[in-house]
Amino acid sequence: MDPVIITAALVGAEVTLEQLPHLPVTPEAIAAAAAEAAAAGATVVHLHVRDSRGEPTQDAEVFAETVGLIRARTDVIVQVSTGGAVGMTASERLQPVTGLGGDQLPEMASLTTGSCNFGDEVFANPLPMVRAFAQAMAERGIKPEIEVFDAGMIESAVVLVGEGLLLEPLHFNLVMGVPGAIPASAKSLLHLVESLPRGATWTVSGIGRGQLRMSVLGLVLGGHVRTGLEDNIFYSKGVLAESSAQLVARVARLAGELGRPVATAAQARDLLGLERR
Ligand code: KMH
Ligand code: ZN
Repeated sequence: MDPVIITAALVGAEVTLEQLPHLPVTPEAIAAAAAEAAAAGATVVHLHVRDSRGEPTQDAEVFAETVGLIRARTDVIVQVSTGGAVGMTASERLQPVTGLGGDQLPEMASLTTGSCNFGDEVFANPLPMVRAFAQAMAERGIKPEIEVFDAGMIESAVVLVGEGLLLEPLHFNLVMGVPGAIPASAKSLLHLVESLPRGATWTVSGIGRGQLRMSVLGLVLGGHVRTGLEDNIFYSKGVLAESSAQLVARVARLAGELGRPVATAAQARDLLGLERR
């Protein structure tokens, strides 16, 4: 089986400092968390940033500073979030794509191809907005990671391929267990994997308590795995995770037990069709 790419989702937009006082929120702390996660086996970091109060922001300057600090420490693949936080405007969300260049240009960006409930809220991604995001990524040579919170989002990605806005092979992240979206179950994962277009690569993010079993299923099925504090703040029932690196290290250990070598950064870039750096 192919080596496994482990993605570390370091911060997110929903976890609060009240829930997790050691959540990294400054550019320096996020870069340190990225380096620690890379040392534990992560080859991609899914990146959100926070403002000086610790609140989610899509501000390009904060992203640029954070990407610069990450790249000074590690050659991990940087994937900026265009999901941001629920309720942000489209132009606000797109800033880490439109506002970064030169040494800070990200290699990847997340792209959610449909809308879904998100707890009591709605994560709104109307197709015209998704097209504009895909176009902005294509113009800059940024590879999208298609975030799938529900099955129909795969079909919408295929529509965008037909329109020439997404280039195959596609790379998907199957996000499972957000309240109101697809549950973190084996049956749902098999359905999603069987629905992917031929040649696609995929990773799975189990959200909250479903994370560990979804990670193991992803490893067994030949997929890749995302973990980190954005997706799950607990190491085990009632025990807070110390860091994203701690969660990454567990996935790396499980991968070894299951016969999946952990991808190097060069292997991850090859598997994702990115240029070697
Ligand atoms: N924070 C969620 C509303 C992404 O980064 O692209 C969306 C999210 C997905 O985290
Ligand atoms: Zn995210």
